[in-house]
Amino acid sequence: DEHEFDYRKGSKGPSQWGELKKEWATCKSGTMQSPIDLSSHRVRVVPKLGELRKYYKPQNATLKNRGHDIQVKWEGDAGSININGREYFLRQCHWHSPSEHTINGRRYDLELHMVHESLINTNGSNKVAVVGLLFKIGGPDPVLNKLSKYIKSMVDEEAEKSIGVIDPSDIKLGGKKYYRYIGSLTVPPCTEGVIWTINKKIRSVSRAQVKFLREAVHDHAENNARPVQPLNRRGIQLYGT
Ligand code: GRE
Ligand code: ZN
Repeated sequence: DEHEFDYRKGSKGPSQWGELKKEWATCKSGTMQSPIDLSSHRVRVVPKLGELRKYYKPQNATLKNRGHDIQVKWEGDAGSININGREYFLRQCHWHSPSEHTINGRRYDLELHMVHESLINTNGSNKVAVVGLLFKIGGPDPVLNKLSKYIKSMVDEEAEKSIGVIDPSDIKLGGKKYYRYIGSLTVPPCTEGVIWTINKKIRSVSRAQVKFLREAVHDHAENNARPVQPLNRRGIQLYGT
């Protein structure tokens, strides 16, 4: 089909991403790729990281079926987070199932990525900051509840739909503990220098919600999680114990 990459075992799958396009070579040659296993053996507690500072605000958004995932894209200023004194503005969020990051080898049922971008030009490095939230099957997630009627109406069509004002503060991170490491985009072009913040607290999502997210994307029941990548020389920091 027309999709440039997928998550299957075949010729467009994760092991081939780096070969599919010149611009995607980092997917294969990179040494700081995401996702990773957040192994407690590699975690160092770093109190001076401090709590994640969030300054989100409600803003108009559109829902977009990107084929490999469902994305909420904010149309204007939806606020920011502050990392190391730098502001990263919220651009979009999207879901992967099952989770891309694992914790001590355990894979969860869903992972939400909130993608933020700095306006400061630093030749790419540290321009993107992603906050990841892991979910396991349980009670329904309130934000997905609110989006369900739109997502269900988007099955297979790669269209954009206006969904009105979405308040990113409604996405409750739940708990102040988080993992921090430097990695990459988990989709081609797998660009490195991404600041990752993965919330330690696992949230819940209903089976039905994971199902409608999967059914809306082109592979249906197929997963959209990239396999974990080698940690190599990197460390993983943890705020809160
Ligand atoms: C994306 O799909 O757009 C994306 C990012 C950053 C990290 C992971 C990811 O922009 O899937
Ligand atoms: Zn993602």
